[in-house]
Amino acid sequence: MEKNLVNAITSVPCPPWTTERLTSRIVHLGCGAFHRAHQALYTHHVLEQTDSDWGFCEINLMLNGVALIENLKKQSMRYTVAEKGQEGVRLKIIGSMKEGMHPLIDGVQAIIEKMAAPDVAIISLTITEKGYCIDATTGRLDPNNTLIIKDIANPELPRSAIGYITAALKLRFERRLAAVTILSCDNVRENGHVVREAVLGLARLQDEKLAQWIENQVTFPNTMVDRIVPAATPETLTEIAQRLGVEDPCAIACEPFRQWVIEDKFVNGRPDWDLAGAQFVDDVVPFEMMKLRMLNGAHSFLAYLGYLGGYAHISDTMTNADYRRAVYALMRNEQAPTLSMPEDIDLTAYADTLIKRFTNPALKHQTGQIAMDGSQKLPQRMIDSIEWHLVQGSDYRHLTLGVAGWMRYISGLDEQGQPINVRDPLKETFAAIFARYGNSAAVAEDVVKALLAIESIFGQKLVNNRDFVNNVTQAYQKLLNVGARQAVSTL
Ligand code: NAI
Ligand code: CS2
Repeated sequence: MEKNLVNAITSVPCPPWTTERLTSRIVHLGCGAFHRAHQALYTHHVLEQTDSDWGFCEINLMLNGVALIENLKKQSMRYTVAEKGQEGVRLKIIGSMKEGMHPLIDGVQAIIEKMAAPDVAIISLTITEKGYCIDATTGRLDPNNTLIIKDIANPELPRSAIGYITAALKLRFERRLAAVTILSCDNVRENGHVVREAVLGLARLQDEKLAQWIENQVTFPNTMVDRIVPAATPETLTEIAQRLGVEDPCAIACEPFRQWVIEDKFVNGRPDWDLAGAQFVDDVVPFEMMKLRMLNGAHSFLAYLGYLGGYAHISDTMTNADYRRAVYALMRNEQAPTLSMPEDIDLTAYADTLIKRFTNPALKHQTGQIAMDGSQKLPQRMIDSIEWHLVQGSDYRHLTLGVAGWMRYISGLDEQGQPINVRDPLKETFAAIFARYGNSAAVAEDVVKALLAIESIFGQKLVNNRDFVNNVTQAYQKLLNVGARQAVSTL
């Protein structure tokens, strides 16, 4: 028999319980890197401390998620998390997953039935920003989204996560089962409100009574989620296998830090995640905004300007004193002032901790990974803050360079003229703009204006704001003329 995590002797013990102990009270959509190192790990720590039976049914809907579900099943849904800090590596074998499903393995109907099962109390999600199928210009379900078009035509055979949730809620409503909590754990501004808007949008198109039931019975708490979890590479897996004593294709490495702030609005119970360090609060929005602007805004700044400057990983950018200084100034001077936090939150200390976290050389977080899906990330990470500064009349030059860095990155050619693999739902729109204007400094203003006219990213006002257009155009030209490293050093 092939050796694996469950039948081999490993350097850290497996949890002393089996999947028998668990009930799939949580169905999770989007079993990717982050979920394994965050919600599943918190739930595991609750299982260690109590006689809880809360476990996960893991569901991946996208084609690229089949292998992980198959591999997890081969090792009784267990896997390794390697927490890698400056002080060393700590391995944990996680035992909070009970079962795993994929439409290509189990069929769509079985998945909807699972989500509608009487035991299920929470449907949680980490499906990336684009998974919510929201039209950013209206804040509502995007009827032109390709998956949503199919879900509207064929609600019984959904394709989007929103379609699956709506179909499952419909069954629960028809069967008079208890309502559930829909728990978004994505880096989306007011993520609970967003998933509620999307699900209600789809339900209203199907059945007004269903929509009313959802409105009255189902809850959608906002959450702030935090832990840096880079996509696993072959090197990560080899290193973990060496430490563990056996290969684990489902292993994932992350930083030691983790945070989870949750609105306590659970309609059908929840695990005692506070025992594992989660905070339950009445209002998550200030925490979400702090994290999205300070951490994620800084991450995107480093990702675009770091990639262009020839840095493969976030920790590499932090070896350059100019990048360190610039990203600290971005957080302290241009992001922190936009936030209104509870009194006990010290944003300077938060920024100091972020610098340490970004510096962690043990984590290989690729700039190219964070640069992905900028059209979905920029609004909450940078544009909201820029709008704040425009109202205040204050300085936002780091944010400007961040936006210009994104524009330079999505042009698709790096500073050596090599192609960049731009991954973004709007990549064809970007390609059409660069095909029309080219990417020389001489046409910078045309390119900048065409990109700023994308309403779902920039809204309606910024493209008509002369100061903003000029500032971004100059920053973009500077990137083309002197390159990212020099542009950052002269900020
Ligand atoms: P990943 O690529 O490892 O996993 C993404 C998961 O979402 C996969 O299961 C994929 O199949 C699924 N997915 C992608 N597009 C989808 C769609 N349109 N509909 C339904 N499912 C879809 O990425 P990872 O690292 O797990 O991150 C996922 C999200 O978690 C991020 O976008 C972010 O919002 C949030 N997050 C990630 C953190 C990290 O450091 N990795 C930390 C904090 C939050
Ligand atoms: C990153 C985040 O990929 C990205 O866009 O900025 O996933 C980041 O690692 C997390 O939000 C940290 O909690």
